[in-house]
Amino acid sequence: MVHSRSALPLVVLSSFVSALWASDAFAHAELVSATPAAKSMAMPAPTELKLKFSEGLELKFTGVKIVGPKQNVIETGPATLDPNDNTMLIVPIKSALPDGKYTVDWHALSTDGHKTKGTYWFESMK
Ligand SMILES: [Cu+2]
Repeated sequence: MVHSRSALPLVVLSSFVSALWASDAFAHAELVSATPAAKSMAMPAPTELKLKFSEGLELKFTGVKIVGPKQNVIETGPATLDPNDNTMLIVPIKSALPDGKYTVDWHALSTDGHKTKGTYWFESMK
């Protein structure tokens, strides 16, 4: 019977690396879901956006830029966190959205100090 001496360290190393990867991924605020949902058609036009993240957020360094169908930046009110859920960002939209496609560029700082960002789109119809 042949006993391998090299197999064990390799297994230990790979589980260590995957544990590192997992803790890193969990520690970052990634977008979990949004209202209106990414790639969806919102009808009637939304008056606010809700973005649900995987981690608690630092409001001061978290926000969105909404770009409209004519590449215009949509005016938003001050973003807030849901008072009962610091992973939920709420962004009021100041005026009625014309029909069309909207891009949401978001950036977030999680409570552990990591920055993330991303983008998604939705369509709106009155
Ligand atoms: Cu993190």
